[in-house]
Amino acid sequence: MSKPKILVARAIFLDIIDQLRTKFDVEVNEYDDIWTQDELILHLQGKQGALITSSEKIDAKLLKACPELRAVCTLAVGYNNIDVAACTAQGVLVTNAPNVLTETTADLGFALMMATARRIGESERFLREGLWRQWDIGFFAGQDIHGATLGILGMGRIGQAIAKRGSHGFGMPVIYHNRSRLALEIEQQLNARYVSKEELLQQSDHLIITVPYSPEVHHFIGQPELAMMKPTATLTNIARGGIIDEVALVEALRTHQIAAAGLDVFEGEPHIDPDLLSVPNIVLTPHIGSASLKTRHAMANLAAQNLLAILDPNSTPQPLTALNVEVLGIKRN
Ligand code: 8YV
Repeated sequence: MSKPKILVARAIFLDIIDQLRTKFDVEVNEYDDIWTQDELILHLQGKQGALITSSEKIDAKLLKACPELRAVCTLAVGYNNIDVAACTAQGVLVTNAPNVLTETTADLGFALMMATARRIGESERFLREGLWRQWDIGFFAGQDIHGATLGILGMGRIGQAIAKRGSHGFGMPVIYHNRSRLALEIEQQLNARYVSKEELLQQSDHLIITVPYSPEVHHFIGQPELAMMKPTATLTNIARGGIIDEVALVEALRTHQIAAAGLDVFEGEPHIDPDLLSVPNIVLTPHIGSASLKTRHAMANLAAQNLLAILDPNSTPQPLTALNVEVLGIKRN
């Protein structure tokens, strides 16, 4: 019996590719080219499985053009690039990669928030440019982290891991807003208090966004929301671009309506709005939330294990982290 055919859409770790090759006929995007949608469709022809990242868009058009596809396994936790409903309709199982990146992404979120509050990017640029001549009382004075109120928008796994750092490590009172309130026991463990969106904006000293992207949260933070924040507040986004209205943010930073911002994600990334580059009170990183070698390996490995569980005829067809497990009960025609 011939092996199932899969596509690994971006270059990943060789040991994982080797493991996949023991069970599958594998095509890898070895040169890590950024494919157009048509090229992706072309490479997916005849494939039953795809190991993808957030860069690949899986939509109804692609699914129609790839009728043999049965499994789409992303190594990311976010899956706003995948039309899961369309996949379910076509009987394609979708998996993502939760858990494995929670702590690493929370680390980056906290680091970015601290860099933003303590003006690390700005002061490093100043030093590198040879501008440091003398000390003065307000020299790169920023905002304290310890004891300040930590606001979290989106209290999923990553939000909770950030709350733990803030509350237990830095003595921060934590407030949060989420679609649903956490169980009382978890709130107590995290010392976190549920508040309305308005209260979150008004009371946070450092507001961090970890909510998953969906059309409902597009520009969830715009001019009216920024106007509600404290002039000393910072705003950090490690979730997805598009949640903050970047035009309104630039204006709020220029007019010191808020103190500073830290962005790891951008609307239209990797293209960055040049206006964002022109404001000094912002720290910008190129979507590196999960970027530790150990975690990136764990993410790719989880996607691979999902593919093996779904497509290896000798394994139980029970993916580890499926988003549409109901597909298992649907027969593909
Ligand atoms: C990834 C992420 O680096 O997992 C996610 O949702 O945003 C990041 O961890 C990236 O999206 C992988 O393609």
